[in-house]
Amino acid sequence: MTTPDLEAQLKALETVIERSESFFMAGHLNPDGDTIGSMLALASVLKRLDKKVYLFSQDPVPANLAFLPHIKNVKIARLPKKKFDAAILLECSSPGRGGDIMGVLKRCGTVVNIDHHRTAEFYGDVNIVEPTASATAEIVYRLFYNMGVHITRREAICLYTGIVTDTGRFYFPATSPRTLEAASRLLETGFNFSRINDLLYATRSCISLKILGRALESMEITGAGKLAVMALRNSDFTAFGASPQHAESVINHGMMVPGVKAAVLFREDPDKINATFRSRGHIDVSAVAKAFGGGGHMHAAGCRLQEPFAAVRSKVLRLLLKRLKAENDRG
Ligand SMILES: [Mn+2]
Repeated sequence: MTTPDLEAQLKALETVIERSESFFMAGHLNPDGDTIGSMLALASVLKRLDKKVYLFSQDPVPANLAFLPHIKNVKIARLPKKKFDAAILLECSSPGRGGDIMGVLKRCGTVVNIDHHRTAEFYGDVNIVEPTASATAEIVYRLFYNMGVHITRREAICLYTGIVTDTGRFYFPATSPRTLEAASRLLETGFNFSRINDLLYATRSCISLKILGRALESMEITGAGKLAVMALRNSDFTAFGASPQHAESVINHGMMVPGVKAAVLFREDPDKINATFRSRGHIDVSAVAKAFGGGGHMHAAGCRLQEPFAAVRSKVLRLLLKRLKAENDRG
């Protein structure tokens, strides 16, 4: 769903910002560059407006985002006990995507939902949902633009990180003229974007490379060559002392095999199985994720199931293969 009156909702958020003193902000589970970058940029502007901001993430921030300005302000899995005038959730298609925050939300006056996922629910008092935006950071940029906010170099780094990571370095189809315009304005603040790109893309820990190796070894091609399947078991993580963050972006390697239209990575946590999907063309993996209680975009989605590994693998693959076959029959 898309917010029908986006400008009005952006205006409503401006009013919330004007009228509120204290803010609770949360991003989604397994946070990425967009959710964290958007949160830090917005928090920085709110602080410059003399507001109090509590930044929350249920899961740890990936190591490759440690360079982001004020990243240490994000409280990991530490829920506040206070009341807040407003809550701003970034990229949480439902409140549960933000973690165990329901109790806090009940103590927040107004709830604002900012997202660019098609599967976003309209649970907020203000809902800014724009699936044509390449990144939530692009929406936050638009908010700042509307507000006439001068964006600092550090804020630009945060928003640029959100945009560059969510567009796969301006590569995914959601990259639009508006995306490039926002990036261009951000670059004008004069930060060293080449250094940021190095930190994001040319830096990878030995552990995460080893995890990538395990995932690549596990790769199977099925569905008449159209589906790449990878798996990472608990034992793979314990072997290297790795955490789920070390498996980030592993899934993209499945899409590199010629002829592959969709890829899935099954990642075992101690108590859950995570399935991450990528696709291209007409294959909508968000529908598959949604069928198992997850969400995401047409070409990038995910879900978590609390069932044995083999059971999750077989039922998710059954549905994925069905969709790929339906696509085949369509021509
Ligand atoms: Mn995003």
